Amino acid sequence: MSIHRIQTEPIDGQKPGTSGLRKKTRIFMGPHYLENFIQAIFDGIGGAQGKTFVLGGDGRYFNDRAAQVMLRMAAANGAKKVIVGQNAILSTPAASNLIRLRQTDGGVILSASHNPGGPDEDFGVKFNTPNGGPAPEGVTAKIYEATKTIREYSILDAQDVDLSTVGTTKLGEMEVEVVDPVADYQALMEKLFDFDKIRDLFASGFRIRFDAMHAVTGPYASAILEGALGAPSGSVVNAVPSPDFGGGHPDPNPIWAKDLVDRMMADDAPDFGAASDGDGDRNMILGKGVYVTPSDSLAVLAAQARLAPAYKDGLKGVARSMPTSRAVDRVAASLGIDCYETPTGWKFFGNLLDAGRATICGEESAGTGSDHVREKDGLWAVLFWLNILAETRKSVAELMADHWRNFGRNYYSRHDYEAVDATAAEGLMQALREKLAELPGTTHAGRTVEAADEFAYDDPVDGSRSEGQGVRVSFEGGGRIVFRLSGTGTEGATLRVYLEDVEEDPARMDAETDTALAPMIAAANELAGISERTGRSGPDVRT
Ligand code: VG1
Ligand code: CO
Repeated sequence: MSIHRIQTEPIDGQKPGTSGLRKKTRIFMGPHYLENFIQAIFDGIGGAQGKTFVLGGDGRYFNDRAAQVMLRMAAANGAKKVIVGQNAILSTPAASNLIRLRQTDGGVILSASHNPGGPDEDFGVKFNTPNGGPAPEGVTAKIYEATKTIREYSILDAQDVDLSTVGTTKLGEMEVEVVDPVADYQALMEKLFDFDKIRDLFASGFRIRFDAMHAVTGPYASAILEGALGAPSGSVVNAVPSPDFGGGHPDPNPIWAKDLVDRMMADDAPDFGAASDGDGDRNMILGKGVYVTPSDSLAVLAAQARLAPAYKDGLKGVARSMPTSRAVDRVAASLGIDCYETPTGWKFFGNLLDAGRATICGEESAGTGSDHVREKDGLWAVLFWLNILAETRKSVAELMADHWRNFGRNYYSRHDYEAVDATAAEGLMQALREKLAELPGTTHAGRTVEAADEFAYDDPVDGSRSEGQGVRVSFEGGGRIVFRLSGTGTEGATLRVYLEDVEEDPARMDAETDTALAPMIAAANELAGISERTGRSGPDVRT
């Protein structure tokens, strides 16, 4: 086996976004594209010589080929060892756990998460640092710099490694250890939650429907929910990962997981419903007849955390991404703990978790997690909810009603305008920026602006500053609108408009979300001229 040093040229646009580098699969499959980026990761972190990495992916189209390329390049770059999930499969939280458990030098996760998969859809690569978390901006900037100066990459001339069998082999001088993707993750979950109590819950006839959306969580959910916890067989559906996720978007929201939502709203609905995304780091939570917004889920988990063994001594603090509703802020205030507001993307939670300032974190996009790993974790959220339900023996609807009565209700919705012309989207954001200073005191759809700014984040742990993280406009009485452009799309621009309003009167906590948010929706259009600038009469997706 010999090492080839292949001459190459920098390829434009290899800048990691909110979560790694995401492009059309065909772009990744093009000459040198994947190889350049993998070499840039190694170069950006000071080389791979003598290092140990974790490798896995969400099983999408090209996952298997890309894994073999990564292995050959790691071997050629002098890596000591790569720990790979069987068949190159690892959910993102399971990869984060392995990186930490084995004290490795980081890991490569092959995933475009909630983006659809297939030869004409999306692929992605992300690098996680030794703490198990997504590379922070300082590291992704170095990787991006390396993509701009690359002249050659190293790759071993070798046959594919057999990744179908658990065990250790060699690729050149490098060790390759193939591991069961579920075992270590399941062991961690058993430490965090009261499996006996949850088993009793299922034994009492409690019914769950978990939709794995043909993505990576299937094997995890089957082993844990049906295997270890005794949920009736058939509780986990769409459980076999498929390269194109059964032709759907593995995005757990009321649009892409409509089948689950419909079943949970039916008369014979199970007691609890949940879904996860492509790489297993997101979750959607439903009860019989009720959808729990991710922002509310975060607030409930924070409020009830002591019911789970892992958090019985209370939380050090909580953190949410800026566009996430401020429901959790109310819980933090009542618990007397800190609440941090970070930019979108899990990489911003890493320092707070490492420094012990926050225990639980969450995003409005259906990501919740804690200091047990350094990624958001879909199945963790589901088990956390089950633990709470097992302790309280209340229904999801009862828990939500109690929660709103105690803390007030933050009505919340996100409107996405997808594949919008990039120049038009930039123009909309720029026009908003230019009028921020004059907004306070003005009235829109009957509501008065209290404050308006463009969010910038000063990391309290390492002092780094991240600017341009979205425009936020808050109104008297607790309403708020946030505008930002997505950093995970692969076509044009996606404008995200985040709408929130607070209701403290218990008599008005049962409204339809769109009705409760009507003034905010109207104000958003007025402020940003969404229809005129994008040419769209309404959002493509409302979650
Ligand atoms: C989206 C979500 C963000 C999430 C990111 C990665 O980013 O809004 O909250 O962290 O996806 O999630 P953006 O830039 O498109 O808004 V995952 O599960 O797709 O890796
Ligand atoms: Co994901």
